[in-house]
Amino acid sequence: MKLSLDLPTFAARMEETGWVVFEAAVPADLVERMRAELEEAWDICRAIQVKNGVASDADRTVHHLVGLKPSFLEYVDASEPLEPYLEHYFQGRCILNSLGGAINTRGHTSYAQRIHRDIRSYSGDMPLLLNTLVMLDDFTPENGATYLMSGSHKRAEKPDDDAFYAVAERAVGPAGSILVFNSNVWHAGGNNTTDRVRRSVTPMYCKPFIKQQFDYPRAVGYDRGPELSAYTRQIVGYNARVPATLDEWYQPPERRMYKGDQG
Ligand SMILES: O=C(O)CCC(=O)C(=O)O
Repeated sequence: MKLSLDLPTFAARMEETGWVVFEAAVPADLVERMRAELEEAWDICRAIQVKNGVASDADRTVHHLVGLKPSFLEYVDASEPLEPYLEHYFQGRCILNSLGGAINTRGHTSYAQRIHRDIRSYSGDMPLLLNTLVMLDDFTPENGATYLMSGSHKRAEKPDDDAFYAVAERAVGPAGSILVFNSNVWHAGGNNTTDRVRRSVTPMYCKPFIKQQFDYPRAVGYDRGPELSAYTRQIVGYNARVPATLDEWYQPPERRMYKGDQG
């Protein structure tokens, strides 16, 4: 993975506008595998949504892809060059908070197309959560490139629709680009007015003391931790687990489930 912005540029833009796009960062063959597995994941998620009575006719949104299909863990692994950028943002370590995705099509809308932010409590200068979005297709104004209100990470209140759309900018880029934004930034997915799908996955990162939306280490398998790179082990959350027995709790520092360096 090759990142198109250096750390000082990233830091300045994240401070000023709250978002950046790393253009064409993800290798094309990995993007291709993620596209194919996103469709497979949709079939799996949909079957469970229907079984449990929570299926809606929204655009095809999928959830918790790490542990479900291999390319998404491969993405986490390949994204190690993001580490200094993540550490800069969080002023320390972080873990995966969630990794879902969407297949946006013409004529359908999903919850992500409302003006929103993904952190329910405005966190101001405290970096609790970071959004990223990997473009699996080219993102254009026509197929619904994400709208972002630059600088809105500095205000707690939600803008009304007119104020938002009057100034919102679009995150466009070729497939394989990664949009990164402060989770306090107000944003909205756009409408896809083309005949082709617009696919994305959305890895979100948080401080290690925040609860993950899904137990990713358990989904991948506790026994697989040692075979992962140190970076992937950290991001998946192996260093920030919750003990469930006293035997897991009473351990020397190197074997603890929540390690001492997680903040
Ligand atoms: O699909 C998009 O363009 C926006 C995604 C989004 O709003 C989100 O991940 O919170």
